[in-house]
Amino acid sequence: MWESLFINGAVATMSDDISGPYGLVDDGAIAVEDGKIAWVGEMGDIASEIGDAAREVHDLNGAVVTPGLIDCHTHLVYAGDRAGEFEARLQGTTYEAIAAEGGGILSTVKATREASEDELLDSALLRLDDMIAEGVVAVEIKSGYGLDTANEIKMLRIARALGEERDVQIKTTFLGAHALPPEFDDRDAYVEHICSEMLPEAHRLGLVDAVDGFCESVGFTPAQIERVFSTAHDLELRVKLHAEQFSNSGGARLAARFSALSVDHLEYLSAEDAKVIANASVVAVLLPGAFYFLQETQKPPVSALRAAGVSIAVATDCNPGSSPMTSILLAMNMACIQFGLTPEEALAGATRYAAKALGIDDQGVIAPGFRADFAVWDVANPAALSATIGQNTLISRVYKGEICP
Ligand code: DI6
Ligand code: FE
Repeated sequence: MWESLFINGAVATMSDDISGPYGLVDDGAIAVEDGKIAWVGEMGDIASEIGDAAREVHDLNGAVVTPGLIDCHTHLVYAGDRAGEFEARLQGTTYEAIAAEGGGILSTVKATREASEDELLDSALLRLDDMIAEGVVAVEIKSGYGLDTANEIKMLRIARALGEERDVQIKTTFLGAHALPPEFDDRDAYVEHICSEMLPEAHRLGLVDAVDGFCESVGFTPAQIERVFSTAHDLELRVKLHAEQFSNSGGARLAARFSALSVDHLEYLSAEDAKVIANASVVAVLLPGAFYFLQETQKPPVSALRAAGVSIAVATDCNPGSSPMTSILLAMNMACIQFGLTPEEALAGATRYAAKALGIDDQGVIAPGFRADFAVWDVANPAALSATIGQNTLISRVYKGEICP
């Protein structure tokens, strides 16, 4: 007898083991034991009478079930807002020009340093709750608005605390190499400080699951990022990278050399580099919210990524400057409309490939042995999740086998 059984669902498993679109089990059921999926299959294949099969039975009444959604790239913890910058950009100023004048990321750094831990936690919880309300079960959260040891640690602690406050899995990413803090006028010297002090200390405290960098003309060069990646490698931490967003600077190739979990943005990735990241099994994370909000025109090379066999993920990039968005469903819609993903690719991008981009091996697919984290939707077809704007059709979110508010 199983602990619980969810019956009468159209189960989009997203698993390779089940052929056909979405790995769909049309008239399906999911059995749960110890917070994990014990069995998934067709209603007709349940061996005994339903009442005898499990201690608790939940009727899904024909609803669509997907793996719980995963937002694999966010800057969820920050203070302040950048509405003034938004107004300036609408008048013709560029994101890069604002950054060069000491605004942009640095204005968020100032506000984040000044904010108390309670303020940061409360504002991040509002954004996290938006995500959870859309069936999200795992969120990656980057530091990068502290830019000194104490404030980077403060951000990472709050990220971890969010996982205690809510039923959601949090993965933390150290992003010290996000911008040059005002105390430094030399980028190499700051990178040295990251490698000798900031990253080792944050890691020593157990606060770092992965290491990221902003490889861009307004950020850091590939040589500087390589220095950070070498330190991460010495600490046995996986890396990921903001790469080729505004130009092709060779960040993706560098990340591939370090067996990165993911490279993110990729508007300027070349077809050749798509093969390089495919060979290194690096996930391509597309961030259509930033593309939209910065009114970019160069699109990531989706056909080349597909042709090379790259796993494609989709995330919100939730941050105050370039993608002030908490909706993973909207990111999925935008990935279809702006970048030409199919709704099935968009859903895979917010489930199984988002898990891969975070090095998570037990979420993102509905299959035996995986965590019983799934989302139940009031839709007739899983494509509907990507086919609406601002409509939240979530009926319930199941986290470790429990129905959560
Ligand atoms: N991710 C980032 O880290 C930067 N852009 C992006 O897409 C900057 C975020 C910011 O402007 O605060
Ligand atoms: Fe980002």
